[in-house]
Amino acid sequence: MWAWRSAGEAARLVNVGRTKRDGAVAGVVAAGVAIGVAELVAVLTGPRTAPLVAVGGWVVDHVPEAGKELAIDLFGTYDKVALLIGTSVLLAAFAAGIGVLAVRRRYLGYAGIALFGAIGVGAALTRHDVGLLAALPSLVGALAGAATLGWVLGERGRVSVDSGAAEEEAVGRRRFLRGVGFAAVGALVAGVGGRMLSVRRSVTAARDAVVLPTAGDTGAVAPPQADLGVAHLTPYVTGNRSFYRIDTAITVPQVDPATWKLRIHGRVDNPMTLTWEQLLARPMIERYVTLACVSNPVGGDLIGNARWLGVPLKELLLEAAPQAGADQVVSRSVDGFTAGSPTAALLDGRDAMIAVGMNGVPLPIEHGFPARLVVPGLYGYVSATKWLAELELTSFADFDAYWIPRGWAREAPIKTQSRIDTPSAGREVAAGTVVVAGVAWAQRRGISTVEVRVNGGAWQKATLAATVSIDTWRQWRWEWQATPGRYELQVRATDNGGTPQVETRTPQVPDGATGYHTVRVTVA
Ligand SMILES: Nc1nc2c(c(=O)[nH]1)N[C@H]1C(S)=C(S)[C@@H](COP(=O)(O)O)O[C@H]1N2
Ligand SMILES: [Mo]
Repeated sequence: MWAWRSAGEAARLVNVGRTKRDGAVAGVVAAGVAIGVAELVAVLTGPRTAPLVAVGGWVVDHVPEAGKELAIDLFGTYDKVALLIGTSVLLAAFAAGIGVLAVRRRYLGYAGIALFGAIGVGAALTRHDVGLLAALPSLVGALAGAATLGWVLGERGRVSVDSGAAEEEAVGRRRFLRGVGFAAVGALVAGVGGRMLSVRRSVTAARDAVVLPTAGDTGAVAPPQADLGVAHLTPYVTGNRSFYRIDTAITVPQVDPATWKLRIHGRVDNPMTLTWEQLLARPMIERYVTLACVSNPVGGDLIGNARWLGVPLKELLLEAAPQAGADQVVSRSVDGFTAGSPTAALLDGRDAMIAVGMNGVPLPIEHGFPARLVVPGLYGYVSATKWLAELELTSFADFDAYWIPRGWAREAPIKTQSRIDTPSAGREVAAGTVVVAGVAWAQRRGISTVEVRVNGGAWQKATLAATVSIDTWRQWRWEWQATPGRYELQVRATDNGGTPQVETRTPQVPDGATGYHTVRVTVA
């Protein structure tokens, strides 16, 4: 604790010494103010430029595959929430350290904040399609954080000459706590306010206002027999809310149809640009297509079946007139994600489309509103670009899309697979008739047979549900006369070409997992 007298003054200026704990607290509230103010500024510059989101986005783009898989294994679809929380906890820890340093040497505190500001600025500037203004949230946030640190730590109190040391201490402490309280409330108001304003700028209202055209060609409607009605069996059509979601976006891109444009360019004779109105004015098709993620482990649930409404891609591409050698169509989203599909696959007559509707409603924002690609038979990372902004004709030799340098295959047709949904692994079931059921898929080829075996015994044919096309999964069921004991159930599917699914277990990288889904159950 230190203090000084100034001659001729009736009161003396007292600065109560700050402990390390005070420093840590000051550091954390300063960081809070920095982040909160940055959120507020990001309302103007876009949510992807807010420091936590920008740094998180940079991490997503740069962590090695193993780290990402671990995150998905640990947190599933909440991997990005976990990333944001992890980043915040780390930031708080560093901020506390900076605050402790700042007690003795204020300049170290400022230097630490400047360093974090620079990291935020750097990360924001690497985001796709952002201008120099992307630096603003971190810059203004860092200034606010530095001011807060100086103000909270540097509180000086004027107390009367007569007051004793204990009283000085108490006055100083009250001022410090008041400063911390003010700063914390300010951080909260700025942060929450910023977030709320950002949400108000979402495109929910624009989506609600969309009136989807009806398809001229609706294709077959799923008959009731597509669902076997077995308890715990995945429904034939996946609801939009339960549809899996995979993307690299930390904040869901908000794309207003009023300003949306699709550019078709690159190696084409007729480059073109379509507005939302022009897209909706084109003839539409409606099709059930089962989308699958290459990261889906055997038995996993990164797969879903929806009825998509959209504009056939083939005619659009033919109008643009791809040049010879343009063997890859790169689809690019507003946030810079890219997928590369073989041009031949998009022109071979399958129902590749620019989808605008999902199960009868406009695309949900997190599934790509206002427009995305859906290509039957190709894993999502090489075809299903959400928040679609451009299609660029190029060659596989000239361009690698997002996941390719990260170790995934250039071409990735969906592999034949099957899954046991019930009984679920580890379950105990009663002896007698046990219904074993699940789904099987081989998009573009279709499923001809599904078989089940118990403890490695003979394969037994399952009953298949009806389906509308070769591009969706099929439900199957098999009745098992089970006697008490412990069992291993396995399933395998065969496509319409007579090729059974691959038995050898391989991991998801580089082009999709193979192996039989195996479930252990106890019959009691
Ligand atoms: N813009 C964008 N589109 C994307 C992705 C992405 O990261 N960003 N991920 C792809 C992957 S890997 C898959 S499996 C599908 C998943 O689509 P869904 O989230 O609608 O299920 O979207 C694809 N489209
Ligand atoms: Mo994926």
